[in-house]
Amino acid sequence: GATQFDDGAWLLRGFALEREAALLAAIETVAAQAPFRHMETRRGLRMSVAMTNCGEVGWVSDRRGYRYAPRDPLGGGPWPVMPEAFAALAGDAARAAGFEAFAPDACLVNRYVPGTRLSLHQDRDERDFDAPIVSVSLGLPATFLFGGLARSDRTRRIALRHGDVVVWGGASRLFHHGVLALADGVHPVMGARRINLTFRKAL
Ligand code: MD5
Ligand code: FE
Repeated sequence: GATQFDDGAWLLRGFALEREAALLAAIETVAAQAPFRHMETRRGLRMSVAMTNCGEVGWVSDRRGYRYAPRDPLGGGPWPVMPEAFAALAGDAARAAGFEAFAPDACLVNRYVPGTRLSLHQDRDERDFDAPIVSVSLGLPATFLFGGLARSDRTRRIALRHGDVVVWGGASRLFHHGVLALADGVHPVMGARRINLTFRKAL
């Protein structure tokens, strides 16, 4: 079932497990059209997470900053259409956490390999903070850092495993968060990587 661990934050352990095959196929389809790439920060640093997107807009970062863009800067075409298996999972997970009619228009796909980390940040490039963010963990386990509204707030650690889904709504929607460096390992289905699907209503 769904476990609430903060205001609006719900952990759905193993929620995506039974959809593993469909999700994997959909990830391959997206990545075939819009390959994973390491984006640059405004300061010119290469991000350690490799990313791609699907949906109406995709999250991009380059020397001009962060934004949602309707086109993939690699190739200049639109992002791949959000696979039905993605949209259905995001909607079902949000509903299980009490958020009706979540209709994401963007899915950022993050790929971690051992050593990859994501430093503490907030997700605030979206227009509507009332909509939750749904995140789906696949592959190697990760230690997720979950803080507060202020960057200096203490952080809690949450172990996220293959198939876990987290719904970040309410106050938690704007909490600081990050991912510790991924530990070495090989997942039986996903290999030596972690994939996180992050569904947002960006527009
Ligand atoms: C990840 N990705 O595991 C995470 C999952 C990102 C990102 O952080 O920005 O790509 S989304 C985690 C999240 C989203 C919104 C709020 C909170 C966490 N939170 O309040 O902790 O690759
Ligand atoms: Fe984030």
